Order: sequence, then structure tokens, then C-alpha cells
Amino acid sequence: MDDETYPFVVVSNRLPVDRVVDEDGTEHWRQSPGGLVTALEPIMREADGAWVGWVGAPDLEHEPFDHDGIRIVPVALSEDDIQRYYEGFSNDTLWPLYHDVIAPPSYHRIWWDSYVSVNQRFANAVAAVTSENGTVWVQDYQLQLVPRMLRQLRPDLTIGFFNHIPFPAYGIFSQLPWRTQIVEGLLGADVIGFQRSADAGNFSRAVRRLVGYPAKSPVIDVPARGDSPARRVVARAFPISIDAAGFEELAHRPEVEARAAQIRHDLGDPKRILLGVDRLDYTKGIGHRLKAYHELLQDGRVDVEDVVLVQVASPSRERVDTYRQLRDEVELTVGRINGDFGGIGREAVSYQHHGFPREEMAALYLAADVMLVTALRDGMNLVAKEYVAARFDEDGVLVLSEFTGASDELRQAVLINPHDIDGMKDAIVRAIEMPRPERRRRMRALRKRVRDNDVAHWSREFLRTLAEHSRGGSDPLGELEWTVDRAPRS
Ligand code: GDG
Repeated sequence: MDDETYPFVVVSNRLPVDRVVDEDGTEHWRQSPGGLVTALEPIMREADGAWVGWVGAPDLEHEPFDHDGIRIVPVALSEDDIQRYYEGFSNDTLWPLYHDVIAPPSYHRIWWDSYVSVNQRFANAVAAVTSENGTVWVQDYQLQLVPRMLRQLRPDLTIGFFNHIPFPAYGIFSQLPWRTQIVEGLLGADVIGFQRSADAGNFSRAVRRLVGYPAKSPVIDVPARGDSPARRVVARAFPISIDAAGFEELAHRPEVEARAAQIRHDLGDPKRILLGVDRLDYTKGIGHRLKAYHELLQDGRVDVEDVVLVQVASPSRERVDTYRQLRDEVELTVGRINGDFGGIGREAVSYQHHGFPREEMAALYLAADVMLVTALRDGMNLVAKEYVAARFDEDGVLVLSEFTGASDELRQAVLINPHDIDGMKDAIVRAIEMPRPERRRRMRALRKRVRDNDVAHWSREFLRTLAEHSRGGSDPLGELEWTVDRAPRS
């Protein structure tokens, strides 16, 4: 057990480190790639922070330890927990429900029971390691009950919550048999952050309908109940972003630029490279994108002599049925397109079902003339922002679905409705043919937006709002804010 306590604690389903065991059995930890860790790392280090989360493997009990100046506090999950709380309730109930039921959500009481007990375990772990009057930031939909559970255990704490995925309209959310418990769970936080204003609005409406509290954007008034005093909760948008400077620096490296040129050469020096980069997830609209591209080839508006589509589909949630089916569908379609239109040594779709190092991702972004982000529903979509950050040459065209959070900010992209296949086909052709001055004008505006609103800006805004609305006591955020402002860019 850890007797130490920490004034700033982040809790997420997964820890920001991966456990690596060498051939000789020695264990070490590697920081997992991702904007959240990059954004919070400097704050965590300077504010003496701790991160509570699951290690990523079943039944692994592990003592807390220090990694790169951050206290890591592992929470153990059994195989049953993983199947019910994580793959079940999180990924097969909440994920499809919150993404507008693109796939049908499954409702199982046994999954819900596990969600409650695992959320309680996370809340207990956080309560044990957070200092008196400390600040806790809870991340994402797997832990929506933690804010309330934590407040019951530790009324002294300031609690923030950020939802990385959309929050659906009430007509959809109301399907959830445990909708009231989820809303009450979230209302345990002082500040509830969403990706878009529309998500925050949907949440406020759910509050009005389900528990009847006065909710006038962005403030929700939670009345006194039992021992708990009346509280004011803020629910509003804080659009997440990326480490824009870090991505640009990566893309600028000579070896990355050289790799981009090599990729183009290896693809047969096509006139235009189209690129899709997604976790293999049904929310990403990969099937719609392939359909549009297939039809463009069939119509003769695009020729494989000139154009190639590179589709990176990184493996995801492979133990969940819907994801297995999706993989089969996507691979069948890719096979059809290549069978119909590929030639010896020339593919119409270069399909990659594996993860890539960040350097290779940056090289792909640099090589791609057109980036296709065609999600049917997406909280933000960081790939769109990474593409923009990588294009220091102010070239390249971003085709972006209106159903991503990113489309609220990236208005200079070629915006599409991915359900409108004809519209998407026209947009792809327009992107392929767009003249250089227009590409430059649009990319400049997009880059300014992403640079000015990077992930450090996101965490700073969130933590500042949390500090403003904290309920008295000592305020570690005063110091945190200062820390974030002068955080070095990595
Ligand atoms: C959720 C929400 C929201 C992908 N393949 C590889 C790789 N990636 C990286 C990308 C990007 C990240 O994974 C994916 O982020 P997205 O935002 O696109 O999507 P989700 O995974 O669904 O994330 C989403 C996000 O949370 C943050 O709040 O934007 O809406 O669904 O960074 O680059 N990275 C590497 N190799 C790969 O093969 N290195």
C-alpha cells in the first residue's frame, strides 16, 4: 500500500505507461504514446502528481512506483472485470450508445454491476492517495461513476471530469437503463468537460429531464441532499488537442522527411496520395470512405495510375464481436477494390492493419496530399489535428467529417457529410484537384488554429476553470496554473 498522498491526481482507465517484460524476465515501464500524457506530464512532475489506472493486463497486482517523476498507482482488474466492465459495459454498451447507436448497444445487468464495482475500486484507490483538499481529474466514459463515489468518500476534494467521446442527445441517452445513475455519478464533479458545446448541451438536457435540477448552460445547480450541501457544477466544452509543436518538430526531422519521400516512391510515385488513419472502429466511417473511393474508380473519375489510397487501420478491441465483424467487412472491401482495380505492383488501396511508430505516422502525414477523416461520430479526432500540425510545408488538403468534434474548429477543411456518398466523392475529387494557392490558404488557417489551441492550452483551461469553481480549501491549482504556463514544449 502507498501511505504517501498527492495534491494532484489523474485517474483514467489505462495508466499512461505500458509494462514491458524482457526475455530475461526483467520488467520495465514505457510511456504510452498519447497527447494526454504529454500535456499532463510537466504538471504532474512539478505538482507532485499521481496517476491512478489499470496496467492493461488481467490480474496484475502491482505496488505503486515512480516513473519519470510521476507516481503510478496501479488498479488491478480480473479477467471477469475486463470482460464485463471494460469490453462489455464500456466498449459494447456506452461506446455505441454515445456514438449515436451506429452499432446496437448491448444492455446486460451483469455488465452494469461490474461497472459499478470497478468504478468503486477506482474511487477507493484515488481516495487513498489524494492529499487533504487535493484536486482529482477523472478521465473518460469508463469512469463516470467515480466523481460521485469520490465525493462521498472525500468531500474535501476538488473533482474534475473530462469526457473524451460525444455525449448523445436525450432521445438516445434515455435508452440506457442506468441513465439516472450515470447522470448522478457525473454530477459529483465540480467541472464536467466535453469536447463540443453540443455534448455539454445534451448533458444539461439529460440532467433537467432525469433529475430536474436547474441547468442553464454552463451551470447546473445541485440542491442540498442529506449531509451534502447545495453545489454548483459547471458543464461546458473544452475541445482537446495535440502537442502541436512536438508534432511539427517530428515532421521536420530530416529522417522523417526522407521517409515521406521514400513512401511516395515505394507507392509508385503517384500524382496524389490519399490517406486514412484510424483505429479500426465502426465510428470512423472506413466503410463509407472505401465505398466512395471504389465508386470514383468505377466511374473513371479517379485512375489508379494517378492516385493511391493508403489506409492505416490500427488493431482495436479485437475481443469484441462487432470489431471482429468490422475487420472482416473492411478487408473484404479492400480485397474487392484491389481485385477490381489494382495491377501487378500497383495497389488501389495500400491497407495496413497494424500500429506504426509516431515517426512513421508523421512521415505518412507529410506524404499524403489528401487526408480523409470520414468519421460517422467522433468526440474530437486527433488525427485531423496531427495532419495539420505535421504540414509545416503548408500543403495538403484535409477532408473532414462534420460529425467530428474537430470540425467545430477546423472550418477551413473540406467539410463533408460521410453519409452522403455523392457529396463525399465530389469532395475527394475537389481535394485531389485543388490548386496550390487554395491549399496553402486553407492549411495556413488550419495550422494557426491548431497551434493556438494545443493540448497544453486545453489542460490549462480545464484546470483554471476547476480552480475557479473549487469549493475553498487550499488551492494547489494556483501553483499548477503557473506550472502549465511555463511548461516546456516537448
Ligand atoms: C478518443 C475519441 C478523441 C492511431 N493509429 C496509430 C496511432 N494512432 C493515434 C493517432 C491519434 C490517436 O491514436 C487516435 O486518436 P483519435 O482522436 O483519432 O481517436 P480515438 O482513439 O477514438 O480517441 C476521439 C480522443 O479520444 C481524444 O480525446 O479525439 O474522438 O474517440 O493520436 O495518431 N499512433 C501510432 N501508431 C498508430 O498506428 N503511433
